[in-house]
Amino acid sequence: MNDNQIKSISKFLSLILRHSPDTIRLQLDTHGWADVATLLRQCHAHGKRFSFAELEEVVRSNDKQRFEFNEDKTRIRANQGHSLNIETDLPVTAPPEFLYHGTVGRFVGAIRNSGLQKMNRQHVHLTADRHTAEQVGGRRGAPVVLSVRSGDMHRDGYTFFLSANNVWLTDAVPPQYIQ
Ligand code: HQG
Repeated sequence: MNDNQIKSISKFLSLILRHSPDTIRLQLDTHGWADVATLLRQCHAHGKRFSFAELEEVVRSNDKQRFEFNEDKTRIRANQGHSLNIETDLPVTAPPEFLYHGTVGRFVGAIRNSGLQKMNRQHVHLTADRHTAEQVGGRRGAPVVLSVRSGDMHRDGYTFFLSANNVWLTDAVPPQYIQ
């Protein structure tokens, strides 16, 4: 497959595994797993035809490792980014002293007032490196990178999860922890 084909399947997988499996009449379990054989069949039935080997290539080559298989590759899920209400089975993990969030200037006033909110997703997404945060913010315009005092949050009892692709997730970041 060429890069465009891979990207197109990856975007489609993000849509169905994070937001709307109903689009192809697919069911996810409580932890977000889909049956691979059913996924391939339902994608095909909805005009997106690709093989198991091609699915493996999409998962393997994904720049952000957005998807994971279970051990015997009979199931697949998105590692993070859900808007669907998925029960988190990710490890609760102590964060580093600082984490970063990439956004854009037009949201900063609201974020300073009400903190970082999960908006349409299940968690606020944070990253341990500034460069990634710049890229995340850059999806929406000139990026603004906010530093989060995650160590202090942790000591104050807030919970952080680390996804398999190294995205830090938490429920919300109150404004006093943002600098
Ligand atoms: C903003 C991508 C106003 C927040 C990325 C963001 C990430 C507020 C937007 C993942 C706010 C939500 C998630 C408040 C937060 N008032 N705006 N109180 N609190 N916001 O897409 O972090 O490439 O849901 O700054 O790499 O941008 O898809 O979150 O701009 O990991 O794999 O509201 O999505 O991953 O937007 O991105 P999103 P995000 P993928």
